[in-house]
Amino acid sequence: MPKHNADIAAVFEEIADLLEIQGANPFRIRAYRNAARVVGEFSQEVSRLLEKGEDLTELPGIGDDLAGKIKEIVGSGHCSLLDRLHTELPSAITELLKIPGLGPKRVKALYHDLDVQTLEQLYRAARDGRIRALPGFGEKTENNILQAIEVHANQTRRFKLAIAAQYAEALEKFLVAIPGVLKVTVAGSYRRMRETVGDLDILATASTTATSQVVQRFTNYDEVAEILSAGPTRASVILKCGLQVDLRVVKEESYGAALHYFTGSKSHNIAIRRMAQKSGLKINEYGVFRDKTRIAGETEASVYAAVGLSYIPPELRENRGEIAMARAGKLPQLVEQTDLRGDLHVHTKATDGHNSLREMAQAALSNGFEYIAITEHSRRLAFTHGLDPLKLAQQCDEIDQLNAELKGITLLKSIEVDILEDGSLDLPDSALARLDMVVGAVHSSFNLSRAKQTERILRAMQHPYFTLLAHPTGRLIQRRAPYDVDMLRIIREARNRGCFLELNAHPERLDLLDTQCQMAKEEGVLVSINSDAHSVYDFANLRFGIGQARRGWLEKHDVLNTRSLKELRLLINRTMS
Ligand code: DGT
Ligand code: CA
Ligand code: CA
Repeated sequence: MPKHNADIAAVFEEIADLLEIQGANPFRIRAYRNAARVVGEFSQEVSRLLEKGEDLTELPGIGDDLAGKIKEIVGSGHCSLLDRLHTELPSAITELLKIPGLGPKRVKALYHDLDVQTLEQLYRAARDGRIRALPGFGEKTENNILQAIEVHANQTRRFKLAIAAQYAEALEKFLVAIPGVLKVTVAGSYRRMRETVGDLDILATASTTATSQVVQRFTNYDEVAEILSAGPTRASVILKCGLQVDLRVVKEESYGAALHYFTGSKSHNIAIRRMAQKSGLKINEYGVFRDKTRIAGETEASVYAAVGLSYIPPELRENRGEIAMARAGKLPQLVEQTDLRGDLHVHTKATDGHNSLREMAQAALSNGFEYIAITEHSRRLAFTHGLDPLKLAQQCDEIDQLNAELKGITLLKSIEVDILEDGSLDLPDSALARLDMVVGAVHSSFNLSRAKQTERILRAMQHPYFTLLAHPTGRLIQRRAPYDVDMLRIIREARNRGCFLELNAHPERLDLLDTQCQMAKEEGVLVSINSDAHSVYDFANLRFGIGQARRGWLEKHDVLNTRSLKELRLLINRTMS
């Protein structure tokens, strides 16, 4: 069984973890960690060296014992020490090490003091507040653990909206093309534009004769890996990528009711059903009924009208006050993608983007934009080739030239300047003075305390040139939790200072969160929905930002980049003159 260096390294890493959880001799533990590193980073396959009969003890830190273990792993695919450790410690315990912030020491304490052996037990212990009492943990660590478990759980079960969209759109096309199919809609959390979706819920209508055909064609779809169930009008499958898809073919007269039911959210549905009951109506996925008589159901609007409500857009259906607003006729007029007049966060190949200034400008123009802000990284972000003052000045010259030449689009001179740990900006005022606006962002020191992180950002916003806070929470969906900040204070400071917050539409970010958009709106702070484009294709991601903004109740006038260039200049021009 050929074993790669990485496999061998993983065995040693796991041994070191388990030994550490057991409280073994630190030198022994270090020997295995060292071996994992040496083997993992070695430039040739160690198994090849063995084949050639070479002596592994020539490798740094590899003695007879470890050389023997490598031989054993390569020869048998097993390591008897690891097998033995697995009998001494519960096997699920190394799962705990996958939770960021939990190293072997903490896992050991959790196991010894609280008998926590599995992720479920860890979750319960954190939720019940038992972890904070352990020495070296505390309430903050407990909260971090709780959050990390949630992120971890999501990671294994849910799909990012943009990924789900690729499968959803392909399936929609496939289904619509089946003869006899009349309508197809992907409902569920996907239609509500949630940032991640658990599964896809597809509704279709078809002529009576075609219905069973539709289900059959669906289960034969190329991407299907497994059929969970299939009947005459419905089926559930799992695609090769692991995403579950439920299809239901319904009667036309019920389409609106079914669409409403399967769009959810569950909590919205329950609230609507209760309302209906109070006025003596019954509502389910087949329609709205008074006694046995159907009074609505063909369209969603008819369902809402039957219970005395105006139509509620899917993004609002989370039972967060939308029903009362619909009853009062005061639903927001949600922002739409066509409302955007520009994009205030765009990179080029001057740093880590792929296209030139001119190419980005042309792409923006064909996207119907009037302006874009060029916001390269600053020097601190060295791996992106972040700009220093000289390079920034050169880019400003190029932008001036291009603006003089191009018609219909204006490039704004800007920068995505790093907010350093103390809240100062990564470039001197002399470099920022020439810019039309300054976008600030946190790219480091994510683990500061809430107080420090908040102060850091407030201080950056107090800088006279600061215009817009990019990706305000720093989270990466399913990868990095938001850093801990007092967002309400940040939003209020933005209002006091005349600054703005970004809703970054990158599918991994979607940052501000929806509820924070609502908060910004309530506090009167405009949000800029930006692509963070690194190539000409990335403007297409704006639709996910729009979805998130709509979930955050934002209207056209709540969004900074729905303004014309002229209006925008007045808003961002607070101290630049
Ligand atoms: P997901 O898939 O976890 O991202 O979230 P959803 O919202 O798509 O949930 P899913 O797929 O379990 O169900 C789709 C919709 O069906 C859900 O949004 C509302 C509706 N639904 C599901 N179960 C119930 C229920 O027990 N009662 C009511 N009223 N509606 C339900
Ligand atoms: Ca779903
Ligand atoms: Ca479902």
